[in-house]
Amino acid sequence: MKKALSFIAIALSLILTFTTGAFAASEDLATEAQGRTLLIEKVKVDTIEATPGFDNEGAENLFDNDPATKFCTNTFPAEVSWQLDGSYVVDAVIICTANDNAQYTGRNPATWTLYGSTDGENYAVIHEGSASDLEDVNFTYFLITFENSTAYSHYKLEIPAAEAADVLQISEFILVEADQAAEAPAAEEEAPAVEEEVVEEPAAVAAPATADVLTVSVLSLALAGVVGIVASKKRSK
Ligand SMILES: [Ca+2]
Repeated sequence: MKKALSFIAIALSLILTFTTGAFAASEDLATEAQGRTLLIEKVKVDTIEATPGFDNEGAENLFDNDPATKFCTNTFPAEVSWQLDGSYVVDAVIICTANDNAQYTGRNPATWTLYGSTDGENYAVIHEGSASDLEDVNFTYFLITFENSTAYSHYKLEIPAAEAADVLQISEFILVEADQAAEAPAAEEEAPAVEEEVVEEPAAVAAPATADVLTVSVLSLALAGVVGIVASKKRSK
């Protein structure tokens, strides 16, 4: 039973390792979030600065938790910076496509870079995304995961160009907080699997010990035989 559980734990961790990147998309945010902590409410709306968008299609629409509103622009590179109400470790984002990506294909980012900063001046690259992160579909959320363990309070999104159009559009850009508490038990579960293998090996080593006991027993019997013969000879004298 323990072996079965260990095997399942290892299989799951392998699956998680190899699926780092975009998960299957969903039109439902909760489904795509898979229980993760979303930082939508943490965005300080008055700190948003961005490349201008078309009428009523500014970058503030990325943070309003409404897929029906979008950031739409033909000015490149498109840049958006914003601040959260504190420092958070982010190891994923959820990007949502807009109302007519299926009709006007190629409007997703060709590439995109997420930066983090603790002071709003010095930014470090957190993740570089590509066109393959999204598809030409409407109102669809895409979860993109990556490695990061540094907490930042300021964030910046940079998009050099649209994938295959003169216009770029995204309806939501949601930062996802790293769930470090969930990662710790997974590492602990793997340990017993290694211990079990070690326990099995001494069984093979036990054979020589048995042989030694047999050798000692045979020698003891032989010795007893010799003593018996000597004793009987003495008696016969
Ligand atoms: Ca929106």
